[in-house]
Amino acid sequence: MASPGPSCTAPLCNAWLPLNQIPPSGPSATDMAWFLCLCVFLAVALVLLAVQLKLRMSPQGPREPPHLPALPLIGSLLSLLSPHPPHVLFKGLQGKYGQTYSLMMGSHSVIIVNQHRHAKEVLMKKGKTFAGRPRSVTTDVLTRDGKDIAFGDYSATWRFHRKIVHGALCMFGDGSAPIEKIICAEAQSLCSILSETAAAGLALDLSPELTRAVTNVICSLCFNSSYCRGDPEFEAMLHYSQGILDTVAKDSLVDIFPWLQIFPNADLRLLKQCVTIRDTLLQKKYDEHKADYSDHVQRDLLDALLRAKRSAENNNTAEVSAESVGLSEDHLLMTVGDIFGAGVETTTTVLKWAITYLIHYPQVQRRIQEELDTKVGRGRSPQLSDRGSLPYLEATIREVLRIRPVAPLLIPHVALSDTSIGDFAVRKGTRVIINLWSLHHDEKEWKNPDLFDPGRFLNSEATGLIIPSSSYLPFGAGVRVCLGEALAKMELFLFLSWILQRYTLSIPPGHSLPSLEGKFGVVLQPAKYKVNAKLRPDWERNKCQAC
Ligand code: STR
Repeated sequence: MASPGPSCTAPLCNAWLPLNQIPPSGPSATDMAWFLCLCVFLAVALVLLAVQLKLRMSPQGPREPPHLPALPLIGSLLSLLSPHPPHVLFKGLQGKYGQTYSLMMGSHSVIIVNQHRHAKEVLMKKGKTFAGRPRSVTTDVLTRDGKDIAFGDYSATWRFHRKIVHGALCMFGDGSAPIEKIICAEAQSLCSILSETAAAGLALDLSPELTRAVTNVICSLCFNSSYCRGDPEFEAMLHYSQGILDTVAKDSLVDIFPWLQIFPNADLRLLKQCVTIRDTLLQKKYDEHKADYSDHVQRDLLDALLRAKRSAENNNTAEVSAESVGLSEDHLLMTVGDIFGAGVETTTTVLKWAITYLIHYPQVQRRIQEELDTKVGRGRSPQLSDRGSLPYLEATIREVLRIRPVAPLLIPHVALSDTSIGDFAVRKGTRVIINLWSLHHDEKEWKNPDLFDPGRFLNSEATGLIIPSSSYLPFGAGVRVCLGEALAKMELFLFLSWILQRYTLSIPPGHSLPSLEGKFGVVLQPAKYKVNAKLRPDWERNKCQAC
């Protein structure tokens, strides 16, 4: 800034003097310049003030997102009555309310985000501000009042648990030999079951077989154990897990109106029964691990959690105890229960969707098989190092994750302070639902979004992979991004490549094609159906030693 100089204060003051007091000598050129500057400055300040006042005084206050009609007590429930599942309904409501809008679920204000820019602002740019989770009756039953990672609120304890799990999963990280061996052993056992049923000319519901294969992988990581076919504990797990999926975190009426708990409620009763069975199983694993725990070997995730608990207990002071940093037995059980539940249900669901689509699109199946024949051959089984040379298979996995995201509404987030999404004001405590379904089916981002087309994830020469739109977040993003992304990708690749190298999957003659609709819950599950797994021609003659 130029220094005012000795004559400067006089003209400045002159500007404020009544005209008749202006010295008779008349204003100099500098005086005039200063006067003009001041006028411009004042005009700009006035305009800014007016704009601000207009904003403040507008009847709605700061701009809130467009909202659905709401009545006292029931909120927007009447506008949400629909034959469609919530993710489809929320996508449809964009036509009337825009891509980001709000509604009332009972007494809770909920913002629905249907576009990727706002989704990324919530998950990434303002990830910590939106890292909260709502409490609900069903998730409180499942997680002992939020003492887990997926449904637990954002806190120091939450961060600590996530860090331990992250560390433990990294032990078995991408490209790691031990995990590859575990997955291949399960793929091998899955393929033998397919061979047996194929030889007997039978059709098979693949669901329990895929679940057992995936369960055994996560079981090895969490508990260093696995299940044989027909193991009663595994059958019990299949049953309770389905019961939990059918009843938890679906924004069911009891979650919207918690006072409904006082009435008999079949869903809540089923959830409590299933959680009791799960807890008995988790407690058994925990007690076994505690009994033969050693500081010198870390066999699995439960050992990693026990080690953290022991070290907190050894450093126990009046203020810092294992309990106070969130390493109580409840926290440990809930965290390992989460990873186990998530590890099973997510990957199994994607595998089931992949097979459903491969049956609907036999030409995609054929192209993957051709790729496998040329790049891997039949003398050996596929391995993780083949991932780079099988782009069409990888593209197919990406397309399955796009067209049928495992969790179409992710898990709701909560604003931990007053904030904003785009130009919309968001008050502390508002729930935010990211509609991944809308992001993955956005017509402005994807050509023919309802068409299953793995080719969209390939470059123009079909030699390499691309992500053609930013509107793609199958594993979520930001502080709460899926912890098992790398593991899931390894499993999907190995299980699918092993199966398709050997078998062609189809529907038994006379059966209709499986539904592509899915059953909505915290996870979008495909319907049950039977599959014919036919050994590919020449497979027996050429089959590899390892099989
Ligand atoms: C499946 C059933 C079960 O036994 C335990 C859990 C707890 C963790 C849940 C899991 C569920 C379903 C999939 C979830 C996962 C946490 C993260 C994952 C919701 C209910 C997803 O976000 C898809």
